Amino acid sequence: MRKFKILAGACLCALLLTGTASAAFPDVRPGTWYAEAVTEMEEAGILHGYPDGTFRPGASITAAQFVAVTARCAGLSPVPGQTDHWAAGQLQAALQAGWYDWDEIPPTGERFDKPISRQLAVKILMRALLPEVRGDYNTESRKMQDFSRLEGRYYEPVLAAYAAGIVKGDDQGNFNPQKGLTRAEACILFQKAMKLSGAGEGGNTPAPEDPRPQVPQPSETARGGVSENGWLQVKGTQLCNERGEAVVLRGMSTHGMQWYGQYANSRSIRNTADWGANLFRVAMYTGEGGYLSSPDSIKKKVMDAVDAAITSDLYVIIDWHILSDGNPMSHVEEAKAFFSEMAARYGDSPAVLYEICNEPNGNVTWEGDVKPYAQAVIPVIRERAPKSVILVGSPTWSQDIHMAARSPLEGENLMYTLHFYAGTHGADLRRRIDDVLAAGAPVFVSEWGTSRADGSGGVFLKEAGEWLDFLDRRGISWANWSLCDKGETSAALRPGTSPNSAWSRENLSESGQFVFSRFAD
Ligand code: DCB
Repeated sequence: MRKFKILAGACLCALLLTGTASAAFPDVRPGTWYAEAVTEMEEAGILHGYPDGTFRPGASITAAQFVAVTARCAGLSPVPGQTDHWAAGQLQAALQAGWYDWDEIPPTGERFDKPISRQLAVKILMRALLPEVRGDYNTESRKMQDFSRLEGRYYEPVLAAYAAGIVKGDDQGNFNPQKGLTRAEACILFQKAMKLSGAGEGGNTPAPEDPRPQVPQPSETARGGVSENGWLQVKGTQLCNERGEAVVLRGMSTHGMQWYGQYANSRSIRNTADWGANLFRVAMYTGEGGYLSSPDSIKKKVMDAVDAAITSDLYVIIDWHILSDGNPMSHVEEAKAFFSEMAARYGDSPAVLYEICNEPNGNVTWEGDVKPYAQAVIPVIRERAPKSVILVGSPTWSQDIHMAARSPLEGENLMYTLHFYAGTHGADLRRRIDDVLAAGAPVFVSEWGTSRADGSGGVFLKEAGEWLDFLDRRGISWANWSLCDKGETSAALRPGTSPNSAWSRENLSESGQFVFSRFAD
């Protein structure tokens, strides 16, 4: 982010140095409210017109145009895209930088040339150029007559943009979150954000990373395996051992059992325990050729892995790993049958935790899909595993824990999973954890990676370190993605590592060395 700022600053200098040559576009009349901004941005090489020489100030700006211009403002270089659209590279880079989520502008391109909504445009702009700016909920939301029409995932950036004076409402005080914006309006936004980000050096004090007073944090946490800690229980927001002492679990998640099941054998699990882990997560993909395609063989692999983890004195998570099947409701009956069987088998084992939906994503909501799913599956588990810990995901790949906290589930020993990738997610998501803990909802990081959210890029060890320190201070447990030797940066093992012998440091990837060193830290 610091790099962006410097580049944005450099662009701003270029803007200021280029003076006041007349507007290059015949359809941008001097003296209009946007003429100066268009000229500045055009001369800085940030904004282009159409091949016919026009600028079309009154036309709606498309998603591709908006992201491409923002990328130029922020100095973000394109990476290979998935389509041959002119802006595919910038859009891919922006997606990977975490400026927006996959469902908002799918990389497959169907929305690239559609008008971008004002709420999404503001989110992208704020994340790209002014990521540290915040707006106070009460003060800023009052400025918007139509605040109730703003979708929850846009609260933070839109409130920040109001606070920074980047957006103002229309004559009626409406923000019109779902409406498009014209190219002229967009130009004003770019100009304002660039000025603030260039001049913002040292001006905006970043929000403190230390826990707020009301965020519960344990003074001491117990380590060790199942034999030392026994049955887990959730007290307040804290995971505790059988004696009621705060406990922290740390370990590895497998990759997909259908692809890298060999690293969920007893030797690999024992290796992981020998390096200091007290947790193992068995990621059973449901789609992607996983459980739903071959239930019997995959289930057997899962049970073998769970048994091996128990033998190694590890706590173990059975993860119903939904991913391409984004709505957990689409296979709720299969999930009930599966968990009923697992609970019957493991219900009297203190080692086993049940994670009922890895990462809901796409067009799903907490209230309409994930919560009802949890309300259907949890009782089935409870019949046979009355006191086991159950982990529940949330929309946006288990990032929307605030939605769950606002409308929590009834019942004991339930925790909400938060997933992060150090190259994509940062202070914003950490702040969300604090808000959720302060609201009294327990959080478990059942999956995180040192890479970007697509499993590769980086490795982002500095960012990962900030994350783990943050989790340590709050006594939050975690499992790292993933124990495999795939050629992606999140993989903990070097390619070709044998699942059947002990692992030295040389067998671990850059990510693996970092993660394994933090198990017993
Ligand atoms: C999660 C998934 C996990 C996925 C990792 C990394 O997805 F739970 O299954 O793992 O995070 O993306 C990746 C593997 C790849 C594999 C791919 C498809 O590392 O080797 O090819 O799954 O099976 C996330 C998490 C966050 C976000 C998006 C995804 N996000 N996602 O914030 O945008 O779309 O997979």
